Amino acid sequence: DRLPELLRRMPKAELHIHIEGSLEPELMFEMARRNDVKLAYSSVDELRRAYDFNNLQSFLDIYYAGASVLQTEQDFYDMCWAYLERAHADRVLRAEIFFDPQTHTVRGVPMGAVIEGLHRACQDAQTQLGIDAELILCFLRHLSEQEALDTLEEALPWRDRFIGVGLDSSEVGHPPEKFARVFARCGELGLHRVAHAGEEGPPAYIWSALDVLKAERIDHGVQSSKDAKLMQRLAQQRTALTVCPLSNLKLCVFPQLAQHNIRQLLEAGLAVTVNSDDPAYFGGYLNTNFIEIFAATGMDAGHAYQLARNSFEASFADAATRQRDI
Ligand code: ES4
Ligand code: ZN
Repeated sequence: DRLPELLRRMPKAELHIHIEGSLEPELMFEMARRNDVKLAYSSVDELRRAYDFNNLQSFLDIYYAGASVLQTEQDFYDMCWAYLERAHADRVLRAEIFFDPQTHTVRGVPMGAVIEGLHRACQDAQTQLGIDAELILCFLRHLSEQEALDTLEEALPWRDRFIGVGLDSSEVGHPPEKFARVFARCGELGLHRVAHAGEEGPPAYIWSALDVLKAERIDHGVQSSKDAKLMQRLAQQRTALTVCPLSNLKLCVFPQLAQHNIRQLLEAGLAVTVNSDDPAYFGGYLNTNFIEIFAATGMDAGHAYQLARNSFEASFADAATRQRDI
């Protein structure tokens, strides 16, 4: 069977990757040592054994604890560079990378250290790997809208270092409309807008991400299959869903990969893409996500071509770059 080889070698864009979720335990321990930060686990193996989640919140608790080792601009550079080298090996030509500034600024890390470290890695990826990498600033939805507005203000000196904004963290109980004003402001600033919706939350959150936040893509969006009207709209508008199969498996959104609805969504005409979300925590980078979801759902080379094409069409790269990559 040559399908895994096709999946590995086909060019692709990654549109849903949290850079803090790419921090591998080995690098986390190295940063803890050099920054003199205490971790709750005494070894890489013990930490990896704690990566056993039942839902989104059980993951987020460990993910935010892990991010506490990130302190200096060099730490952000090293983490992002490690991801970009790994993405290059998976034939990623374009990466739109989420980062969570509030996770760091609350600990006293300067906004400039976060953004300049990540940005420098993206620049080096362009010159040394030929990857086109851009940043998307995410607001934490378990915090207030005022805190999101303050974070946006604090990031504006680096406005040209990120292409858009997103919304992530604990979904249920924090609907998109909580962030209506900050997303409107981002629209005025010419920033692209995306939002996590319908990962664990209801289809209503996808409707409000589209109608209130004006989200151009929906991150996850797998709960849209519960709402036929919403499916029709997503298909008709070709609003991309950035689906993350191994994430959904590890966070128990689906009990098994064979039960994942990605194939149904794709065959219903939705602009589905495959992504890795938090690859250091969920057991695989982009190609592993492709290979495992194809094996579990019986998708074929035709599906592969469509998913790769969708990833470039849904990206925020300029039209010429998208055309070249397709
Ligand atoms: C996340 Cl899987 C997921 N969902 C929501 N927010 C997140 N932040 C990092 N990973
Ligand atoms: Zn995510």
